[in-house]
Amino acid sequence: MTKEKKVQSTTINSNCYPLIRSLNFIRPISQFIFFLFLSLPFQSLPSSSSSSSSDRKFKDPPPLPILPIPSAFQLRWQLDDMAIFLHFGTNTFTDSEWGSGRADPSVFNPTQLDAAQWVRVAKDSGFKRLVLTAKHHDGFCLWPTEYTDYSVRSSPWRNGSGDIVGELAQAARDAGIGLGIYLSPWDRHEPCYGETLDYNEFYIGQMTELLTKYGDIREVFLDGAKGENEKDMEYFFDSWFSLIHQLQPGAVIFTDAGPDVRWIGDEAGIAGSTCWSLFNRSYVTIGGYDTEYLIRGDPVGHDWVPAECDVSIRPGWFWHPSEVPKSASLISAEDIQVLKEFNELKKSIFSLNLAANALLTASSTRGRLQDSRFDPYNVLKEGIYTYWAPEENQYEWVLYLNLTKVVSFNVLRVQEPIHMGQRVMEFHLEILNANDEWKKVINGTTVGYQRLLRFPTVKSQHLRFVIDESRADPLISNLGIYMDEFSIFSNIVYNNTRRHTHLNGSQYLRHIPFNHSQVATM
Ligand code: FUL
Repeated sequence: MTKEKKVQSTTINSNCYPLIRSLNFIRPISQFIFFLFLSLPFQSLPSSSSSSSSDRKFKDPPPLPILPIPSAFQLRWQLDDMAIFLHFGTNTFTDSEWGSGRADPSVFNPTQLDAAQWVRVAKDSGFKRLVLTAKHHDGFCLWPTEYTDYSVRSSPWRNGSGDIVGELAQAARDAGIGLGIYLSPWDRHEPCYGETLDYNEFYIGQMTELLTKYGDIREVFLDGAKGENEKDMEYFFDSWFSLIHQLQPGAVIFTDAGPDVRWIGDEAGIAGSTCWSLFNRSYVTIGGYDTEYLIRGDPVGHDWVPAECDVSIRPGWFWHPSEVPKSASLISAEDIQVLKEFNELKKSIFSLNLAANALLTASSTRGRLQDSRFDPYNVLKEGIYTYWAPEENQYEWVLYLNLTKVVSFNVLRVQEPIHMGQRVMEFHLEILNANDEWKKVINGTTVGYQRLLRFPTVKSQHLRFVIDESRADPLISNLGIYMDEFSIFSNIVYNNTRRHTHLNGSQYLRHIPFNHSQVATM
């Protein structure tokens, strides 16, 4: 098979390499000096230390990262995997999605609010971060801001002395889970909305309160939504971004266009089948997005701006009494059940990597024998920091897996060590069928942090994972195959249009489990 290799300019990660190299030097040099010191009285120095022997002393360095690469905080955000998005406010009590901004603060009176329960539910369901609507479009603030009286301070809740952001921040800290805040730019209550300078000052004032009073903030979610025929105004995004990064250097900023994380372009939780974290921020204006560009990203983008998918487990984002009765003050039993089932479902599929005990070989491996850093077996280790690396200048990039027995599976999981840049452009998986022929099971384009592919169940003992095209020498940090007992559901998802699929964990589980006789014939 001929392969076209596309290699772009690369750079040395100046923070890491000199340190690793110097550490490698320390031991051999000190041994050498010690030896000389003892030997000098008895013998003269060898005329030169041969370069070939010194070559053998030192390890081959890792391959060059390929730009762009994520910042430390983008990496931390990515490794969180999933965040829970809490919508709470006057809308919860007035049965609205987009509150008018005219609801009386007296409607806001949760009687059994327990932020620790929110955190527990998030943690127990496998989420590593919570994002709270500190202010939604209606302008009501869940913390006692100094810049408006449209807040918890004017509500009967705790006689106006409560602070939901504060309670959640404390509970999140206690539980060791990350906190994000959503501060809607569009504000339907604030009288100065529409006065560009005044509102930008007001907004920055509120943002500063949120980013200075509540400890470590991991994500700032800036929602671009705005109704039609609303007052026009300019947001000073550059000032907002600079201030957010100054006050909370560890927070990633989400908007339609980054700077740190981009919206995927839908609210159905569905990413593009090609989805680059590479992106050109200058091609996109916030609010004037090109959905296709958000979905796919940009294989030649200069900025690292990964996509975040948001999806609700309910038809809308706020709780409504017509959906299921519940107390407005707590996460309802129904929602907890859905999250529990979602978590169980994930565990039932991903707790057993059917390739965990596979025998692995590769078309080539970087470095010398005995150097385990680039070994194919690294793909069976969890996490992105260990990886298989092929030798340079190869025309074939293949990982061979011998599962040692015939195994049925219908999910492939692949990860790239994205701290080294996103590389893979095209790949496919093959199995050796009963006639000893290699047959393609599935192919894909981008991998990035993590790619999950579902396909009709196949069975085989021998697999080969082939990278067909890559921006630079491909690096693979994780490879897994799994059995998803519920994959009949995938047909339902994919037959729907991508924008209107709203199925939650319970609906998923209620579908007829997968029939094992539906194994694809190869
Ligand atoms: C949208 C908003 O208009 C919705 O109400 C919700 O907050 C969602 C996450 O973002 O743009």
